[in-house]
Amino acid sequence: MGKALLIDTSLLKTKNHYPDSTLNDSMHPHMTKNPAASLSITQGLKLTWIASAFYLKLCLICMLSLGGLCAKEAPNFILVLTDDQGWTSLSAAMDLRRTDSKSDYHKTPNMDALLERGMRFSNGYAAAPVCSPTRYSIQFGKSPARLNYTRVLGRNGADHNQVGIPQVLKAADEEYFCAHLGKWHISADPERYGYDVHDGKTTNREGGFTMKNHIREWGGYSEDDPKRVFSLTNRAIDFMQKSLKEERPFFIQISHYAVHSDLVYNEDAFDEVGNWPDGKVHQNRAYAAMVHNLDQSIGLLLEAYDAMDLAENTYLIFTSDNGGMPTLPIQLNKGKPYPAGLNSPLLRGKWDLTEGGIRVPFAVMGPGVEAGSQSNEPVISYDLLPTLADIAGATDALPDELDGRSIRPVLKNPDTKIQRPPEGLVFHFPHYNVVGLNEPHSAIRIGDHKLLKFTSSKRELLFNVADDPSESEDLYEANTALAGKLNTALETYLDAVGAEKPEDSNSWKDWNGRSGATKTLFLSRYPK
Ligand SMILES: [Ca+2]
Repeated sequence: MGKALLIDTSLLKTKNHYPDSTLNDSMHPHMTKNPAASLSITQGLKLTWIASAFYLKLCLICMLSLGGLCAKEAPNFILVLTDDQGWTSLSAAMDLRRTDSKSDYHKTPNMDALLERGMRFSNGYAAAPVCSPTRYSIQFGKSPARLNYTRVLGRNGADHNQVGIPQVLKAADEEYFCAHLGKWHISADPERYGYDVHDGKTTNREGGFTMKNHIREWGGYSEDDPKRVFSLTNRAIDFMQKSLKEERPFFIQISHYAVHSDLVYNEDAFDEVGNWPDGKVHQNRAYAAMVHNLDQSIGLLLEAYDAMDLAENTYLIFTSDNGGMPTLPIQLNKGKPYPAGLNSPLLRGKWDLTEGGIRVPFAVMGPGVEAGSQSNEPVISYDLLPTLADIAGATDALPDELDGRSIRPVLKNPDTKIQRPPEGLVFHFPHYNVVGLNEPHSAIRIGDHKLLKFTSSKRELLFNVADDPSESEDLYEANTALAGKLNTALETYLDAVGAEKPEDSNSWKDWNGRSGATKTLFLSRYPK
């Protein structure tokens, strides 16, 4: 905003701009000589006319700017990235066709409003079922398998010599002012990727994650600025105001520490939630209070968005880095089935490539995005880099070997199909993890179908996740040809990008499984 309000100085320098002008350089109004001494009456009138014409032209530029029609104006972007926020954690449905795609306990009026003001994506995905790999994916537009980074703990095989979102935007317009506030969780400094303002190499700890006291972590406690939700938002608003004041387009990623453990909330939220009736799926008061505080911070952001009159030229994107916690507190269940997890109707949650681990809230509001609209087209974290580049006119600066595709055409028409490479969306988790499925697994989604493949168990499951997001019915036996096609696409992709193999994996910290021998208990859901 505001860039088009700059005076076009070429108007002042172009003496032939007005054909009948007899002005020469000595009469230029910005000359330091004393021009008035040599002005005739006629020349004075012409100067007045030029000044009037210039004023009218300036007004026209201002009007075009205010109408959002000025092609020169670079768009702003706000990316709100939440942590561990499940698909059903809002009080608004993520899929308007399903009443069970929302919380039966939480109240999130501001996040609901965000959805209502733009387009919600019922099939929005995180690139990984855990924090850090998704954050790499967002910055670089590539899948965790390609980036060789699929875990949070343990060895990090990522090549940090990548091109990030700010660099791409600045290639199109060097005036872009870029900030990253909150959780970073990438093992390289944000400045390296073009962030002008940032919090450094933050992880979970800076947001209040202790992991030392199980009761405190999962039982919850109060703080005035829980999970830094309010200070993060206030700092983000300050940054946006500074950008406007300096007449620079901006990109800001507000990376919330909420709603990752520890469960932290303020007293007011905890008191308020105490009056809400328990749901059948969601009942955890501390967690609901934390979600409520996050929602209040989103409300502050939306208020600022309106107060700063950003709607004409600013896209606000909202998503989560992975699915929600499957249970509270954490369980070491090795994939053992449990009834109705916290992401129900989705199966399981964080750490797993079932829909509960990767399907997440995903919404975009901004100029040209129809309010209250919904797209059912699958979109994913690593689409954001090419999307922002597309909107900002920066596609020439995109790096090679991107997995993401621009979702800009979908923002114009929610029924648009994104042209993806044959492999569709690939997810890869080649690790043993006792709090999750505890067996290396990968998944691929092409069209409506998803293949979920378990390496040690030598078992593949096929689901129509468009119609059956609960993954309740394994369609493999009745559709072996389709399953074979998906398997080939999956293996071709993993080979092509040199993905980590389970037998080479360092596994999940020290909770090692025995490669090829440790098998998930999950498959008891799907007896042959
Ligand atoms: Ca996370």
